[in-house]
Amino acid sequence: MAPDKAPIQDPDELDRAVRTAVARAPVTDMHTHLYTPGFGDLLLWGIDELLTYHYLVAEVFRYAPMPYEDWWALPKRAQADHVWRHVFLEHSPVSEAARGVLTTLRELGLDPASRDLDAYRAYFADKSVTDHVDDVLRIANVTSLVMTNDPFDDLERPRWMDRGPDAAEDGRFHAALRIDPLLSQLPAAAPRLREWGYEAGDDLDEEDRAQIRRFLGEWIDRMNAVYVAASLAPTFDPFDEQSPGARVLRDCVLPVARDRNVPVALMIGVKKLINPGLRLAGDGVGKMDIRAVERLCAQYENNKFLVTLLARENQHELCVAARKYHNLMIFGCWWFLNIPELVDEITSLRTELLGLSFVPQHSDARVLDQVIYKWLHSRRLIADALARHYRNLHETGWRPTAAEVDRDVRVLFGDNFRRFVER
Ligand code: RAT
Ligand code: ZN
Repeated sequence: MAPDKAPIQDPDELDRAVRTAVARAPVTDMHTHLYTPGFGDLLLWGIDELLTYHYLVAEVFRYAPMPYEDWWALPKRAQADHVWRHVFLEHSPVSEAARGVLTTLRELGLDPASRDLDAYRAYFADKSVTDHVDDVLRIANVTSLVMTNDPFDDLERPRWMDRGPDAAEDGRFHAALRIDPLLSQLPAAAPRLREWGYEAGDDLDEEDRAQIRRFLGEWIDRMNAVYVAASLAPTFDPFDEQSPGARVLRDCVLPVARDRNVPVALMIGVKKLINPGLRLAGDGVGKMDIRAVERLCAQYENNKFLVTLLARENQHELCVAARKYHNLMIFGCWWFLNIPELVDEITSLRTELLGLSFVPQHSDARVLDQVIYKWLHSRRLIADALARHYRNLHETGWRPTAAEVDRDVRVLFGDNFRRFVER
């Protein structure tokens, strides 16, 4: 019998098999904010971008606040210096976002113990961006990733208009059509649609809705989008007749997504800009009402929903909802949940309630290099959680093979998502 087909008798060997499988699994990273180099400045990379990640901006303001206008007026390099000084040198960098920078440097072959910011800068200054994309994806073993593509972004839109699906230019990078303005700020979005030739008014009569559907269909095609996505407030009620965003979701987004067999990703629980001075770092978290997800899945059973919720308090009921609706795929430990304590808890909850039928993590990387630490840290935590579950399984007398463990891990790190989006 091939060794990987032999039942594993020894629990310690099973533990090792799980950890090896997780360490080796190729990853499909289903939600990032990365781009290919062809998108120019939209692709962020390098040490100054790592240090000014908005997760760290929020943290530096706790140690060394300054007037927000002064902060935003600083050049990026000076912002990075400020973070380096206060978050890394004047306090030990123990937070997840700070530790992540150090893991990334180490994996790139730099020495975190040197604390030599100039040397780190010199390393990145010498690299070509295309080589760096290859190096980072190889180190992280990310074989495929999904970008976040916003047709309302003036830097991004022209590239898609010129090149259509070829704009992505690298088979590892896939597009996701991001439509927040249509669901959260329709009065501001509608004039833009009209500017682009879609005669959509914001009173949402029959013709307006047809125009929004045309916009969505054309953009799904133009990007060859693997899903349509939006982040939403915890209070978003898809069935509120007074909410224009709710009507756009039900009457435009869901029918177009269903006709094209494209899932809709709903990322719910963001309280936008509770501190506007912090800009991207200024969002908060709130609990949502799980009935919104339950009703959507039940009433739109021919739609597919990818859902992640931001509040820790919603995680258990989201797992229960996924047990009821097979058109619901839950994913990731999003944003403030992507810390070791909660990744461990949430992965266990999901495994115990859903077996292997979920997507345990996405990176949400905004800076290319971050995929290294986000996946290294997540792999370790997911391996710990899975190892416990396989040990419990072993106690029953069941004896998995190494090939089965490998299969299960690949399901979690890629197949579940790919099968759901049918790509
Ligand atoms: O995690 C983040 O970087 C957040 O700012 C958001 O981008 C969030 O992930 C989103 O996609 O809205
Ligand atoms: Zn994101």
